[in-house]
Amino acid sequence: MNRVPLERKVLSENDRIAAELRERFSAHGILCLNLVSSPGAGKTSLLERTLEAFPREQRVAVLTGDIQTDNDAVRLARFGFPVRQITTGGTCHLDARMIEKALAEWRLEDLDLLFIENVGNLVCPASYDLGEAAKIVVLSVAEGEDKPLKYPAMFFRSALLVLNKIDLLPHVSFDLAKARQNAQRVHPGMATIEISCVTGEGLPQWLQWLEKGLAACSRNLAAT
Ligand SMILES: Nc1nc2c(ncn2[C@@H]2O[C@H](COP(=O)(O)OP(=O)(O)OP(=O)(O)O)[C@@H](O)[C@H]2O)c(=O)[nH]1
Ligand SMILES: [Mg+2]
Repeated sequence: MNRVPLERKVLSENDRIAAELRERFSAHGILCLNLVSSPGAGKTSLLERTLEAFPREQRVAVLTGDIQTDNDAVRLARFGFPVRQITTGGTCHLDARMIEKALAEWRLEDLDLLFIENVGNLVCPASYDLGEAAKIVVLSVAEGEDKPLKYPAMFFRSALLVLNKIDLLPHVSFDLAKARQNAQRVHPGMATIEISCVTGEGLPQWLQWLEKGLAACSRNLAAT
């Protein structure tokens, strides 16, 4: 079998498992969010600030993907919520089967919110549906405002752009208006939030966005 049909087969198997996961999340009223970015844009930092802001009783859990280490799970576990590391052993993205396996020992009825931190990579994770309600792409101001144009699939498939590290703006040549414009070119109407995980600027808007998502999710559950 040559490469293209094999890739198609892998992706359609992934889509089948992702659809089952989406059904299960929806049946339990779970908002599942898939955080994607290039390495180091600040996915784990955003999750740290988010978990830190949550009350103890928040029904939230995190699956975090990494090629090699469990560093991110260690960073996130200290907030006391369930966290599990998925180590891909070289694979540059998470796939739906990995999520299904990682969730096997968790009771979904205990959760309202599930974060998935994908492997740092702006290419491959765009092709793998994990059953999430939305992908959230984190772009830091140290990476260049052209990234939405260079990696359009990721920005097109993400519901929200989080522009992180805005505390660094005085030190880098990053055109914020241009970055927003580039994101709108590949994804018209894309929502954008500007934040700094260091100073906390913009975090209230991010938490509000989450609140709205959680409220919509529980309305959907009530309507079924
Ligand atoms: N100045 C500044 N640094 C930040 C900010 N957010 C994250 N960092 C730093 O950026 C580096 C990478 O952050 P991480 O949160 O580990 O990034 P990540 O996207 O999870 O990285 P991978 O999991 O390796 O893909 C760390 O040194 C953070 O302290 C920010 O808002 N401002
Ligand atoms: Mg990380």
